[in-house]
Order: sequence, then C-alpha cells, then structure tokens
Amino acid sequence: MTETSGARTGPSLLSRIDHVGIACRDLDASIDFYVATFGLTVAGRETNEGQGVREAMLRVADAPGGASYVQLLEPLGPDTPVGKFLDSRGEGVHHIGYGVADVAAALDQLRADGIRLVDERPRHGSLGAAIAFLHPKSVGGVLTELVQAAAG
Ligand code: MC0
Repeated sequence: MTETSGARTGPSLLSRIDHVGIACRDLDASIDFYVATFGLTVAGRETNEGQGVREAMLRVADAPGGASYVQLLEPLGPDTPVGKFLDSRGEGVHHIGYGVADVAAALDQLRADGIRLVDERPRHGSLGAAIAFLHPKSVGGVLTELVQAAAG
C-alpha cells in the first residue's frame, strides 16, 4: 500500500461503489448466468477497443447517487489487461469502480498524495462515463477505477 502524504480531511473522494468488474472468458454465457441466477438487467453493452474488452453493464440497484452495476469483461485478445489477468489468475473479480464527482480533480489529488496512476487523464468508459485507473500496487493489490458518470 502506498504511503500517502497525510490523512485526508473533508468529504470522501469516493461517493459510492459504481461497479464490480469481473473478468470472464465468454461474455454471452456470463450475461446469461447473471440474468438467470440473480435477475439482473443489462443496462448497456459495448466494445471498448482502447481498453481491449467487450463488456456489459448489469444493473444491480438504483441509489440516490446513481445506480450500481456488475460489469462483465471479456478480453479482445490475450495481450490486453483482461487477457493477461485471465491467463495468470483465471476468471473472477478484476477491479472495483468507485464513483467520483470529478475524475480529473480526483486524479490531481491522488497524484499529489503519491498514488501511482495508470491513467494520467480520464478516458472513455462504460455508459458514457469518464474513467481512470489507479495501479493495484498502490492500492493494496486492488485495481481501482474512478468513475465520473455521464451527466443525466
Ligand atoms: C495486474 N495485476 C493486478 C491486476 N492486473 N493486480 C490486481 N488486479 C488486477 N486486475 C498485477 C499482476 O498480478 C502483477 O503483479 C502486476 O500487476 C503486473 O501485471 P501484468 O500482468 O504484468 O500487467 P501490466 O503491468 O502489463 O498491467 C497491469 C495494469 C493493467 C494494472 C497496469 O492491467 C492496466 O492498465 N489496467 C487498467 C486498464 C484495464 O484493466 N482495462 C480493462 C477494463 P505481480 O505481483 O505479479 O508483479 S476496462 C473497463 O473496466 C472500462 C470499460 C470501464 O469500466 O468503463
């Protein structure tokens, strides 16, 4: 875990759990499982070439700060983040996505705190969100994503 420069005061940087990202080998089969077993509904599907995935967002619950989701991730190839993860660890939880009010501002704060960033600036994410990843080596082994949901 990275040592930060001091305890944060004021409101939490993270507003809620936006999604749990789950690596899978077969997106369609995994969607079928989550729909049939837990009754979740598919909120969106997308191929994100920049992240090397086909993915689906399945709505778990609506909350005042925004909905929470299970995100199913199938790699576009072996030499992608999810492809490498599947090779080394197999299917399972890949990352946690937390809601933030302003992802660029959150990155600035975390950079100043000495947290290792994967993304220096926000990128395109699921459902129109602006996202950025923090390196798992800096967050106790957990690949951590910041999610600024699309307006509206
Ligand atoms: C790798 N490591 C992880 C991990 N992936 N640790 C925890 N959780 C993960 N998901 C660890 C490995 O075990 C290894 O540790 C070390 O990190 C280096 O792993 P590597 O296999 O050599 O991989 P790298 O260094 O090439 O890349 C790791 C890194 C990468 C986290 C930088 O996966 C990355 O850029 N991730 C962010 C983008 C991403 O994941 N996109 C897919 C989801 P040891 O101890 O063995 O050295 S896209 C998404 O989710 C979008 C659509 C959205 O939400 O909207």
